[in-house]
Amino acid sequence: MSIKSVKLYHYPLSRSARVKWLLHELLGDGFETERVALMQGAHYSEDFLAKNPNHAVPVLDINFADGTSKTMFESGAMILLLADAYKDKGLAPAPDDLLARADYLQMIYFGGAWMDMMLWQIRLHEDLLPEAVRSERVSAFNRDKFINEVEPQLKARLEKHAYICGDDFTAADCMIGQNINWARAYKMCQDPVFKSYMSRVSKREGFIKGFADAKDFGS
Ligand SMILES: N[C@@H](CCC(=O)N[C@@H](CS)C(=O)NCC(=O)O)C(=O)O
Repeated sequence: MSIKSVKLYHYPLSRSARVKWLLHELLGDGFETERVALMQGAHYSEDFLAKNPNHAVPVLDINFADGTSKTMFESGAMILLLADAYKDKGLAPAPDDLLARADYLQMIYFGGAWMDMMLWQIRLHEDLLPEAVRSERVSAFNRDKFINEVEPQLKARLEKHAYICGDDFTAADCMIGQNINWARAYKMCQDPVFKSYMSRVSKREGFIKGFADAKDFGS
């Protein structure tokens, strides 16, 4: 079954930028984007909650060539599906290349679950929660864990290879690259290896288009 068209519900510089970046890598400008006004609470509208009861971006509406459709939430699942759906673009190892696939799946889940968990706790406890509920200890715990456990693993990979899963750019770079960008906004991932990785991926047209609206974050 092939995909006929997709529409991404997105907010600048958020987790939906992972998917927007990948979509630009795969389709250029051949997809629709709708900005969800998170700061104005648009993600709590009845229409949006019907698409994602977790009131979060990204959401992806997919129309398949056979006339069926699906609305998805969860950025990691979208990344996996899209890279497989457009396999001619070569951004995912083939399903029967189990060795490469194991590493690729591991890194997408590592980015979407483990790294994301720490970054989210830092964001909650440094920025989002009401002051009275924030905990400096929770934030510090997650910063330490990220710096001392996550960063050395990524650094070791990027010292050996240009990209997260080897010498070729894959969809795993959209997940982990967005997370590294997020971590750098919190003054983590400061080692030069991360700076040069970000400088490498940020020259890609997909990245430039995916993050072109970053200045609108907060509005
Ligand atoms: N695990 C989800 C998390 C999505 C998520 O938390 N998105 C944030 C933006 S980065 C959001 O829309 N938050 C609004 C809310 O939770 O009310 C994913 O990766 O898609």
